[in-house]
This record gives sequence, structure tokens and C-alpha cells, in this order.
Amino acid sequence: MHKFAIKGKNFITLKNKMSVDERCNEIFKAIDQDGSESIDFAEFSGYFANFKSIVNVDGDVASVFALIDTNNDGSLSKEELKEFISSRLKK
Ligand SMILES: [Ca+2]
Repeated sequence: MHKFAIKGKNFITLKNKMSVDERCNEIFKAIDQDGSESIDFAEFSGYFANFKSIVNVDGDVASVFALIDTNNDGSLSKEELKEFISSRLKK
């Protein structure tokens, strides 16, 4: 298995010792490439495979995006992502 063989500078890597809060911040920072403090669908799409490898979630990119975007404004805030991730991080 070479699931984690991709090494980009923005590739999400998480250390076991990180708290959920820290891990959420790391994931958010990696996906929010332009630093706008919100994640749009294009940014999310680019990281979906990586995201799925970290977070325990099924479904396609559009349905997962909609699931996280609880206020339906078309972008993911750090709070939305954190709320979603904190309950689903793989142990
Ligand atoms: Ca939103």
C-alpha cells in the first residue's frame, strides 16, 4: 500500500499526539490553500482523497461537502470543519 506516499508541501500529515483541535487546524490549513479562512468546493475537491484517508466518512465529494457545510453558504468555515472532524477522526 502506498496510500501515504504522496509528499506535497501541503499534504496533510497528522501526528498521533496532536489534540483534535490541533489536527483540525492542520487539516484546515492544508486545504485552505489561499489562506482565505474558508474552504471552497474546488479546494475541498483537491483534498478529498486525502481527507477521506484521515476522516471516517463515506460518500462522494459533493455530498460530503454538503454534509460539512451546515449553513449552506457554499464554503466551509473552520468551525464547520472542526465540528465535523472532531466526531469523525479515525482513531
Ligand atoms: Ca459554510
